[in-house]
Amino acid sequence: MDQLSPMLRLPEQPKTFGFFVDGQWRQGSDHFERVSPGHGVPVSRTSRCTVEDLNAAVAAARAAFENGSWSDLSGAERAGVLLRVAEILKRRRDEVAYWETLENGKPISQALGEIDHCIACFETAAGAARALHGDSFNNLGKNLFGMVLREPIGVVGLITPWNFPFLILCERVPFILASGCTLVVKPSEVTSVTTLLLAEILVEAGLPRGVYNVVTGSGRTIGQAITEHPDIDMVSFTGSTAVGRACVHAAADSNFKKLGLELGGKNPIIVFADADLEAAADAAAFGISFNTGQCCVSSSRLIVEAKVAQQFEELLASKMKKIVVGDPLDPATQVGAITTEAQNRTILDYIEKGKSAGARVLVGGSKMEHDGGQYIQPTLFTGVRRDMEIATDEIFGPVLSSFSFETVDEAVQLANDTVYGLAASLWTSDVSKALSVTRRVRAGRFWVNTIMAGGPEMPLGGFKQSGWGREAGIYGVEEYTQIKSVHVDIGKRQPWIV
Ligand code: TXE
Repeated sequence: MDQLSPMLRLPEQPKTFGFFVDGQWRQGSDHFERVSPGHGVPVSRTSRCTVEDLNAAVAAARAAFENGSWSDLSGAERAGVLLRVAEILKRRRDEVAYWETLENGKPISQALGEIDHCIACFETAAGAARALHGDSFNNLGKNLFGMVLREPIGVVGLITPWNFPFLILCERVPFILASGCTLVVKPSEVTSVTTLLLAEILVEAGLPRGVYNVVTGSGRTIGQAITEHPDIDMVSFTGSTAVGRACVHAAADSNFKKLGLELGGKNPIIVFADADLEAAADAAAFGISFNTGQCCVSSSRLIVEAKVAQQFEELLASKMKKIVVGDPLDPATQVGAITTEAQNRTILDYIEKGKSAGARVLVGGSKMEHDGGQYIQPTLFTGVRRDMEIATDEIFGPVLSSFSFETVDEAVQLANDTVYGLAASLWTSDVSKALSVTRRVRAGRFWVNTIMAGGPEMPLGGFKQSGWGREAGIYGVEEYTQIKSVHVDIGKRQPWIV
């Protein structure tokens, strides 16, 4: 942290960034100005690109894909570039974390931890680039031999949100590059800087021109145009379920591009009476407060066994009261600012809806005034009915709703009582119960006696309306390939015409 201390200050004036197409920096004629949500002061200016800018980026990505400067390289050569990125990121770790904190409002200590995870993503993808392979079939009869080739899908459009701008980027970009694809990336218009910094890093690591392009702009113009673009082969989208649905329509109405979708969640944390309740309460407090609950895998529904429910809620409330909320640039801060004004309003509205529907606030329940930024106290609601909006909707904020259950069946039913299926956490000391509940709850990521654990080796993605496909690890690389079945006749042809 010593190295970082000169950076724990706000910039004197907002820094202007261009956008990146075909290995070159360009300037937009119009800009977005980003105000730090933790401090209320302008910190960055990024280009408001046009659809023409996007078309130029897609053309560059297509040309780079077709000329084979990246897609024809061996896995070992691609791995070399990805490992160099990891080394450069280690050097630029503090700077990237600083910009992430300024634009997003997350605590600097958390941002630094996320960059470490991003470094691991590049290292893992380097390994995956070398491990990627197809298959063969030697059981097709004496005269026929079968091979299954994995080929890169082509040009990928990547649309990312504002909650983890660099982490979500790095859970995808290295794996997409490992597959041999080229990219056009559109970050959220409020948190674009670190996606642009990655362009500088990739150039220094030796990525050929045109392989990684960044077009900054609004979702409605640039995002929508990516999903409709006839020359983009696949789109990976992370964001709201509503926009995910629009992506599906746009893909169907254009070129049937493949989609990877990581959408909303309303994730359960199930606590049985036989669990280590201290540890489970600590995890529940972390699970709803991490990244101010603006996290698709936040555990936002507490499902606790009735005989310990009151005791557990009291324990949890006492822990939540101690969470340090405040200036994201302060290394001691645990929970920072809410990233956008719109999200701040949405969360506060849900808190009011919960109160007026009759749920009771055990801790939190209001905004906090601090340094000109927007902050909300981690909040716990008890007495929540299953039909209340705070029970069903993804709030995307530090608001936890508590439910209780009597039987294992009831716990499973409550956990599955959502249109989403992104993640779940389960706490018990009974291994049989843990495994049987894990099998019955429909979620793409599962944590037993832990929460939000894991590394980039493990795939991520959702069941039900939480999305399609998987990112990260070898699964993430395979997602960006398509399969070709090759049949080779190794005998003499049986004539058809005699
Ligand atoms: O997301 P959007 P918003 C959820 C969360 C949050 C809600 C709204 O519940 O409260 O979504 O957030 C781009 N075509 N999540 O409005 O709009 C946009 O520019 C193509 C969960 O910010 O979905 C940005 O780059 N792209 C989520 C990205 O989509 C479009 C993370 C996400 O923004 C577009 C974020 C369009 N028509 C929000 N419109 C998660 N799964 O982690 C916008 N975009």
